[in-house]
Amino acid sequence: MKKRYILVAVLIVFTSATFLVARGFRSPQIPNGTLKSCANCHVSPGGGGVRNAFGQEIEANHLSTPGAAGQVEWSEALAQLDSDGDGFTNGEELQDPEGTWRVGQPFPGDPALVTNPGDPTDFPTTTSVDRLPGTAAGYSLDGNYPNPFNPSTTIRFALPEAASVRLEIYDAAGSRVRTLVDGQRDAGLYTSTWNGRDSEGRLMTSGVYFYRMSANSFSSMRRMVLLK
Ligand SMILES: [Ca+2]
Ligand SMILES: [Ca+2]
Repeated sequence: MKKRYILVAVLIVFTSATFLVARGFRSPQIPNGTLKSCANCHVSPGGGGVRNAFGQEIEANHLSTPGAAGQVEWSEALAQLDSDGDGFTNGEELQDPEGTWRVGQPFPGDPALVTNPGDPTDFPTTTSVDRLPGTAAGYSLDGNYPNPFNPSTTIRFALPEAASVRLEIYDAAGSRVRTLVDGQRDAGLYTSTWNGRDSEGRLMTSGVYFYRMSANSFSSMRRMVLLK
């Protein structure tokens, strides 16, 4: 009798281990997938058990073959969905908004900005700010491009010296809807992209918006139009 129990116990351990190993190969099949690992697709961070909304979407529609052996097929279509309903697409959360990354390529974007596409409480709160080559002759806040825009637009600014910078978006009523930059930056030329969403991830409606930058004693505000 005892032997039989031991055999059953061994079998259970073996099959659970196989289960975890079988799914473990999937996290590198989505962009930056190894950062959140099993938690991208499972409610339990350790993996296994119940799948979250992103995991369910993959299991239903984005496997090379149904079942445990299926490989995840990351695609433009999967990148454009917002599986967990937090206002950011799977691609935006995984730093590949267009869904063009493929297995074997280096992970795209900035790993520090990756959020979980299956967890609605985890979404981007910071915006990427890119440093451009070249030096700044003076402070400036340039016209955004494109303008009018839908859904996103890029704002360029210049700092002739290191400064504490704030770049904020306001609606036509003067309410702040989003902070794009808030912190110390070195001298240089920068761009920051606004995705047309407020700090809660909600898409803004068509209309006039303002972006205001302050850096040390410099301050400037410009107008832009979101047109859907
Ligand atoms: Ca999302
Ligand atoms: Ca999320």
